Amino acid sequence: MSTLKEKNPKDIKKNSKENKAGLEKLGYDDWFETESNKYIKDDFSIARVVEANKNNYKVSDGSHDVFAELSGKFLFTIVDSIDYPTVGDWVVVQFFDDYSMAIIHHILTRKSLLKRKDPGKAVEFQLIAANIDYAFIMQAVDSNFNLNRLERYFVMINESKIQPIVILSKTDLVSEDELIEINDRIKRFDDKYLFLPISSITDDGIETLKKELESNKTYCLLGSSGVGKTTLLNKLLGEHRFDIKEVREKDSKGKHTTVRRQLTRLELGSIIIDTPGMRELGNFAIDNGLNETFDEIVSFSCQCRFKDCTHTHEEGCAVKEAVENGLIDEDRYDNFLKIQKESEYYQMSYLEKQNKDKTFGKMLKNYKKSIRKK
Ligand SMILES: Nc1nc2c(ncn2[C@@H]2O[C@H](COP(=O)(O)OP(=O)(O)OP(=O)(O)O)[C@@H](O)[C@H]2O)c(=O)[nH]1
Ligand SMILES: [Mg+2]
Ligand SMILES: [Zn+2]
Repeated sequence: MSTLKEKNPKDIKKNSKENKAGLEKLGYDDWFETESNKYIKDDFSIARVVEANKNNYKVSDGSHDVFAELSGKFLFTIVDSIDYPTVGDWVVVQFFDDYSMAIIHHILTRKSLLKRKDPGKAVEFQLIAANIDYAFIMQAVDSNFNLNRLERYFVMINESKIQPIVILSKTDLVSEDELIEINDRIKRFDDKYLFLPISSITDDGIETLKKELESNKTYCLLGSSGVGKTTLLNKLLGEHRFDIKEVREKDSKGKHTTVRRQLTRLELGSIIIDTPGMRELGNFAIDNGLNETFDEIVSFSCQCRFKDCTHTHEEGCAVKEAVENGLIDEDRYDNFLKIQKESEYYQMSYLEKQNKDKTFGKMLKNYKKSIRKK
């Protein structure tokens, strides 16, 4: 591919602020407008990342969907996985050759960022999506419904200060009685969480869900493979735009049909990000998310005798006492400890790795200095 320098300046498109209406359709607002003023030059435009692949991106200004790469200068400033753009990001770009390609120069400050522990690597964040207003956690009621996993999602989403909404899909596959039983089990959660039962086959609950959707807000679909995320998106689009596949018969698991995270605008005015099914939901550095998800546990912990109480073996632990007296749900308590312990473990490994990287950086600097002296 040719480099920036070889481009004729005349090819560079003028500032896309002329196209503000197009950007607003993708969720652009005054807040991002103020952010963008820090960067804007004549030939810089604003666009949203609508697709994130391994080595490139697709960005959109509301009128053109264009493949994009990172500028060399941008690449040079990256130190961590969270510095890369992700789907949903607002970016400062230059369009070239009649919108046939774009170069990304900056990411505008994110309003929110959804991330988890990278399942492939030891300790690194994997970005799921940025600038999300609401996260739809989808669980299929016939085979995928699991309260502990739901709490894990809440922790991740609350950490990012995003509003979670639970979608219980495939209600056509269970009986009335089973639905009532599920309804009883979700009483374990605070009333502030919204649960929407739906079926994409019978359309049960679809109208109610549509009424929840706000214009120009961004929603992210999350959940295991095969629960019906893409099917719901197609339903909301009113057409079969994205691929879906049957789940495996023996265990109802999906086949990881959606392979990239992509952003789509609905006629209804909302913006939806579909994501590939997630197997692992590890996280670290999740103080706020944990406290908000398990707020009843946190409120009892203020009365523990020791300030650094781990709520496991200490004398005078108010949390354990509340569990024994039935004031805290035992399953929630167990899940809280498990997620907290796991997060602390990853956090320690993460800090260790950062320290190692720093030491290595210093070594390299000293080595370069010594070479120069010679
Ligand atoms: N019975 C029933 N089947 C459904 C429903 N929604 C989706 N399905 C089926 O479930 C299967 C998986 O649906 P997808 O939409 O591909 O699932 P997904 O969550 O996008 O999966 P990944 O892309 O792999 O993460 C397909 O065969 C759908 O037809 C539903 O409400 N009821
Ligand atoms: Mg899918
Ligand atoms: Zn305690």
